[in-house]
Amino acid sequence: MFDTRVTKCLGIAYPIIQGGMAWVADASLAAGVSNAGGLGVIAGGAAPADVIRTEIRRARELTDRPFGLNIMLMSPFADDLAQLAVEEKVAVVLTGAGSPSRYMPAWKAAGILVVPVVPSSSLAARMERLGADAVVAEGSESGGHIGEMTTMALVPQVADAVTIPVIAAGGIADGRGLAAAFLLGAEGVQCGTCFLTADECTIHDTFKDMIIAARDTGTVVTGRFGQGHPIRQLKNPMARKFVEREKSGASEAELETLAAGSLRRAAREGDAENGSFMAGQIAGLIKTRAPAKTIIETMFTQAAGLLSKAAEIARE
Ligand code: TUI
Repeated sequence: MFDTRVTKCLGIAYPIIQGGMAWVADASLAAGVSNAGGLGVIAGGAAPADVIRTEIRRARELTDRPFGLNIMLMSPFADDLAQLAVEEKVAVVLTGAGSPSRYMPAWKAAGILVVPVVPSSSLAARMERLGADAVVAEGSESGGHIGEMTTMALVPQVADAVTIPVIAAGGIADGRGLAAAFLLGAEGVQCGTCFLTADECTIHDTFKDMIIAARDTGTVVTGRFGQGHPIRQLKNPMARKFVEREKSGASEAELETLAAGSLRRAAREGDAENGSFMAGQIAGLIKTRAPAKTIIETMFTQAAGLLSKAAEIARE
């Protein structure tokens, strides 16, 4: 059941990958997801290589299963992290916020599986030509840095543009979203928001409470006005202040100063006023805390039931 090219290629039980969330996705969460049968992922974020090396080694103590490293390509430490992946022989590298083309030859030579996160079918096709093993097609329902396309429109178009496996991301947090992703042509999913409330997720309790309290309209995209980067996050005083400053024509430098440290303030300090709580639109669906194993098993059990029901409808 749900055995696809994604489970086979990554050596995992369920075709679900945890999103590489900066300041959130540490060894604890990654090992929790991998031990539950998915692919846990450590986020490189904007952290220096020595910090991430420690997380990789810690994850190895917590699980003997494969896990991934997400490299955010706008990080000032992206070159170092690319090298670190080779040194530490990480099983899978996922990338975000740019094209990983210049690192691909070294990763492929090291036998690392490469899975770029892409916001468009043209970039997906480019990644396949460069030797990517799969792509994550990430819709704008996602939290954090997003593209223009919604998951519903993006996933089938990426599936038509490439022959490598497609993993759907953005707006998926239960069996309905998971089943829908498969019907759109995906062979796996990547989920971030639904793991924020996992027991193994070490973020501040305030962040978890804010996710559980969020409604469907509880997120906003900042960075859409200036030349900044569009970022989806929970509506809070920080997000509102950011949008106001943007609309009143604040300089790039001023906005950068405002945003500096805001991810750490959210995830680690639980500063509800001044933190940037990145989360996807599906936050409104998340109502409980649970172990990663329960989150994953509940999703797949529900999706299996729905897909059998759909098959019955098609026969009628
Ligand atoms: O990368 C993400 N999500 C992220 S990264 C992040 S940290 C951050 N902090 C401040 C500013 C910006 C980011 C928080 N969330 N998702 C994957 C993703 N990749 N979304 C969009 C893209 C993307 C965009 C352009 C991928 C490739 C790309 O290519 C442009 C090119 O070079 O052709």
